[in-house]
Amino acid sequence: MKNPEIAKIFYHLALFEEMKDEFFKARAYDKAARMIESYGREIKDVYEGGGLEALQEIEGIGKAISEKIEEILQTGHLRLYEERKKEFPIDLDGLTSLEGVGPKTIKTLYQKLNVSTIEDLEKVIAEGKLKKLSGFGEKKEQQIRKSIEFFKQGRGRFLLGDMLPSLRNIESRLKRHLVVQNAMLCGSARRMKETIGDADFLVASDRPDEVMSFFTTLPEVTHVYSKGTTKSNVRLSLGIDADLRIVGKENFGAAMQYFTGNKDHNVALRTMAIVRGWKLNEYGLYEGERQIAGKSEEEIYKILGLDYIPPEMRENNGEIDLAANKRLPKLIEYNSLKGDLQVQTNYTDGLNSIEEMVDAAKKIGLEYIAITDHTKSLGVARGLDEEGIADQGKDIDKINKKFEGFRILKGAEVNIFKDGTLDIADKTLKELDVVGASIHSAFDLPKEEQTRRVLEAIENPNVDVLFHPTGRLINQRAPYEIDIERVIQKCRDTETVLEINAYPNRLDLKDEYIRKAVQIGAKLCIDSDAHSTLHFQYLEYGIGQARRGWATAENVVNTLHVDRFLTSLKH
Ligand code: DGT
Ligand code: CA
Ligand code: CA
Ligand code: ZN
Repeated sequence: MKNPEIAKIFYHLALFEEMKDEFFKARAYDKAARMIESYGREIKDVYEGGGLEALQEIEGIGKAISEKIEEILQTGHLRLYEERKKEFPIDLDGLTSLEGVGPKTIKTLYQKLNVSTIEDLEKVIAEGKLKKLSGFGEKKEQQIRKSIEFFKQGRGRFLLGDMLPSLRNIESRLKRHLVVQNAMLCGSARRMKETIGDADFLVASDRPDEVMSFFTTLPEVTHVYSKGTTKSNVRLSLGIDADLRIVGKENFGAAMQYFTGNKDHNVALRTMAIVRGWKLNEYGLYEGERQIAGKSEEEIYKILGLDYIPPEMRENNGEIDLAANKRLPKLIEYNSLKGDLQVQTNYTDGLNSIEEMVDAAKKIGLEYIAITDHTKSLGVARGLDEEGIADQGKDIDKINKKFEGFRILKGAEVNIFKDGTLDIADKTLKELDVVGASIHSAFDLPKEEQTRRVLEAIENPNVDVLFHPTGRLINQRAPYEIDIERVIQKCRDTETVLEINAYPNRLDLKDEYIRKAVQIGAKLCIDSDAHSTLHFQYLEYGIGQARRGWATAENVVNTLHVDRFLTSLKH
């Protein structure tokens, strides 16, 4: 069993204990779940290498939990968990995915109204029963109604970051197959779209039968919808569907172009071909019967008179005109970041120490990180107060001496109160290298008020960066009502940096707002929002999003070396 599956059992146990009012146990299970979920190695390997003792060396895992892990690994399930599921037959995966529905709500809904699924919940709302419950009322009902709506909209689309590692793994196994000449993951995943509907694999081979058999019997395949000679469609254990198309080597470039899309971009290209008296399809560009391009993607663009358009830009949003006029922007490149400006540690709700975060950041090639733990008004994260920040600063001074060629910057993720003031005194903020300001409360203010709140915070000369500017959680929570254009404008005017938060369920700013920022010359940064050493990998999704927003390296301040970066911040 893999870490995410083990972690899920403990997350659910935590919820069950919460329902039984066993808060201490609930917290212990929750912590264990978080550790397991983001642990750098497979827990299974740890156990097989060193048994219970090795498990207990992991933070957050004591005797009782290690024994439960042992039982899971040896038998494939946990008796306690099975018992609890019988005791509380509730669709936890579904209900917990609703924003504003936490353990306490689930408990009340189940005990008072016998709600165990999202459908049940919709029913009690329709019958007017929910708002009559004590502690609920119109407002809460409205919020839950909105969450359900939002959940339904997102159904069927998967977060890129949840899917991409496994899909790339399949892509590389296809590539290595003996009769495969080339393989590529195309579609929205190649365009680095924040969510993807399905995965589109493309293979070049002159022995398609063998490739088809290999693909449809991959261990990840849980269902085969259709299996043809050049086309198959399957369901993967990740929950997502995957297409495979097989073409000849001489068609691979045309097929790549076609299956990368998007559809509107393709239609526009095909129209250009028709205007020239040609035909463009997934096999090539043809003049009559003669193929004039098709082996590579580049030659298709070239013969159509276009500069090569990076996949992230292919949305038919004006990129074709730019390419025709040789005016495409030079997009920021992957691996070009030198720093990360939002990193949490075990001083608050991060899982790792400052040193561990530095080691991980160095490994992926960064030269600096800003430690931006939460501040005091964020109770759930045990946020730091002024004194805590000062103490952490002293620790950072010491730790900085241990690392050569790497710089730990002092920072904070401060909360913006409703009136636009911050929860940390300016005197303290002035001493920090990087101050990020965030909204973590009162998400439902009216638009004008929410906008003024953020503008006020941006005006503060100590606020360097506006973190996750719209507050959305993809498939989970809509952005708060805010006049984002005014916010971007104000950031430009005050030289405040707008964050592109790379966390897979945030990707906030999103692509169209990044374009706005780029257009008017506002500064951007790309942050992982890491809460564990594994999260630095997310930076890639942030860069993908920046490229989708047409950003160049010059637009992104953390492509600069540390000294130039620091002088680029507002003073
Ligand atoms: P998704 O899966 O919803 O996230 O989005 P895509 O872009 O991956 O779309 P998908 O999987 O339906 O199709 C993959 C690509 O195939 C798409 O980006 C462009 C191409 N394609 C699909 N349908 C058509 C079509 O009717 N005409 C043209 N020209 N291309 C199409
Ligand atoms: Ca797709
Ligand atoms: Ca598809
Ligand atoms: Zn935050």
